[in-house]
Amino acid sequence: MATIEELISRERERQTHSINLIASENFVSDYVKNTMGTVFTNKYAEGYPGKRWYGGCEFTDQIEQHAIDLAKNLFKAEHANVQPHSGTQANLASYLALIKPGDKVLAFKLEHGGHLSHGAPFNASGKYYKFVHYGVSKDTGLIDMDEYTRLLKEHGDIKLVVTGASSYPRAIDFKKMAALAREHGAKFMADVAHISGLVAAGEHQSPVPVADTVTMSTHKTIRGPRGGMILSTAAMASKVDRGVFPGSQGGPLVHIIAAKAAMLEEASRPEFKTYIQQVIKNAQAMAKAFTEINSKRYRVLTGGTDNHMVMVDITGTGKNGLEIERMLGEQSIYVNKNFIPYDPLPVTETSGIRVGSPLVTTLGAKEPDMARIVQLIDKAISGENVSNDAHKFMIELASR
Ligand code: DSN
Repeated sequence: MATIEELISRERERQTHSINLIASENFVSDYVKNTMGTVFTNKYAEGYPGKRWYGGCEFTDQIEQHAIDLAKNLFKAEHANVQPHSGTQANLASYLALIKPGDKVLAFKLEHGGHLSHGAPFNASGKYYKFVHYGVSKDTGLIDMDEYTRLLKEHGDIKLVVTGASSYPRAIDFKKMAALAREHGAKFMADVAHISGLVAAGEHQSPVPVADTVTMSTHKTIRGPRGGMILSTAAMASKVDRGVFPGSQGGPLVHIIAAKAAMLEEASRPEFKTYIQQVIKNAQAMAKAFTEINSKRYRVLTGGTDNHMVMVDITGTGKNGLEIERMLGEQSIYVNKNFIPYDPLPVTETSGIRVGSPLVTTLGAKEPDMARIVQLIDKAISGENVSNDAHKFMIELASR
């Protein structure tokens, strides 16, 4: 059995030498990473700044308040809670704040790109609330606004609408969706886990002005520690706080809150906007490269992307998503198999892959690099061995 140190070292090696296109992963800065590994991990701090159940919280209060202020300022939100341990925890706390068990909720279908915490039957959300789901149109691959409106009307008793997605490559019109939800007497929640960095940088419409709550994870495009966060209106503030603690969590992870503050400082700088703009350009370059290489082998869903990910139907390769994920993984290129809307294959196989640009963009990749990566993917899928080229590419990227 390898020692912990050896495993860390092997994982570091794996991360350094592989081309990682998993759309929900990123590399944090040393500032964020080092802030996680600090003495704040030793502190218990149930409660909130100024209202704790333990003594010795004077510095904890300051760090948490700093994170709250930065989050409010960056997202122009009236309230922020930085304690959720993850995006799913943030969603659970948000449900506790907004609705009662048994209430009806309208959310985006998991099989069309939604998230398990948006009412999947095997998740707590699906067990405690009655979810109905909207999806995408078969023709366009875009959110089916007719179905969305019809469900709101037909049910008449939807208490909450949940928007946001894990595998949807296009912009979401939160303003329009919120207006329709309000018209039908429903509250409005946006889960921006994937696009939080884009929203923070002003490169995607922000749901903050129109939503009761906005939830997110903090480790994807916004490049922070693994964790979650909730923004809300002032009116929802105390309900949100109670939904997190004591509603669904005990003591906060103060070292992670400190790292969220570090992340928020970084995301407030002009360089972060430049980074996110490049993330989008790089995802668009990948979409173009897949189409140009062979649009029959790689059918880019919706014809492109507005954000950091490209969804590709790989049926034309004669392989399923699982086979492609494995083939590429063996050659140090990481993608994930992904359900595509109306997928005929089971979730364990899938007809699609999801590829994202956030991590390689953090490492300095630009549009021509993305085209090169797509060529490597195509060669690997055609049976060529490209692991040396993938390693070489990563070494070259690191040395720029
Ligand atoms: N949000 C998921 C992903 O996109 O990878 C994980 O829950």
